This record gives sequence, structure tokens and C-alpha cells, in this order.
Amino acid sequence: MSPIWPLVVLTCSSCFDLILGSHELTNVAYSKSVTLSSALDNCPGSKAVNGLFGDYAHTHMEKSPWLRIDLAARYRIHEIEIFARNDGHGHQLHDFDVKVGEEKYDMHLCGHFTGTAYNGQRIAIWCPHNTVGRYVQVQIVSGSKNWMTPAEILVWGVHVY
Ligand SMILES: [Ca+2]
Repeated sequence: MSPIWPLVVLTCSSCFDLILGSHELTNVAYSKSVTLSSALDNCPGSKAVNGLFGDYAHTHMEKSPWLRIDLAARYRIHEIEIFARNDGHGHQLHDFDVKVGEEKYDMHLCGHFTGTAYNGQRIAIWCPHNTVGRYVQVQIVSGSKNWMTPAEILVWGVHVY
């Protein structure tokens, strides 16, 4: 028994580290830098990544307002969650594209939401397999008079080098 037991302990310990170290997803958008196509004074882009669901980022009225998160590093991105305002204005979030890119001006579509969000709605966008990027952009692509007002955006990813 004694020759086998140390080997078993070593193997289980290695597996545990591998699972936690390589596959754990975290919200990599939290507290990162956010740019809005335009912003109201008291509703900067940072309010979309501050972990609070009771406040929100808010652009001016535009045809196609957008919000872009700079993750500050490359991540393999699995899922992006966008939460609508929960104070009676959830409908301001509608018909948007979610894109990911390694460069600001080379973004690729991860997914699209069609329709109008309800108050506090969580909208999940699953990126294509092996999507890697530094920037995440959400942009309304329908209608001529829109506000971009997400309460919170979560980006679930793993750092890659
Ligand atoms: Ca918030």
C-alpha cells in the first residue's frame, strides 16, 4: 500500500490545479476602462462595469450609440451578459450587436439581440468558439433615436498570452 498512496495524492492534486487554473471563467470587464460614443455627465461608461445593477451608463440620443470596453489584455471570451436598466427604462436597450476584437477597428460579431429588453433583463450573448480579443463593443443598430443605457455588462473570459 505504501508505494501507491503517495502517487494517488500527487495525481489528484495535479488535476485540481489544472481545473482551477485553466478553466475558471471570471468577469474580466469589472472596473475596466469604458468608452461611450457620447456620455451624460453623471452616467459615464464606468457605471456599466462597476458591479452595481442599480446604476447605468448613458449616452446622448444618437442613431447608433455604442459602448466599448477595453479589457487591457487579450482574453478568450466565452459569454457576454448585458443587463438592462431596472428603473422603468429597460426598453432603451434594444436591437444591438456585440463585437469582440483585438484592435478597436477590427471587431468581429459575437452575437446580436433582436427586440426590446424589459426592465432589468439579462441578455446573454455566447461568442463563437475560440473568440479572443481585448475590446468588447455593444452597439444599437436599429432606429434613429436611441440611447445606450446598460446597467451592467459582464464579460466571462480567460486571460491568454
Ligand atoms: Ca452598473
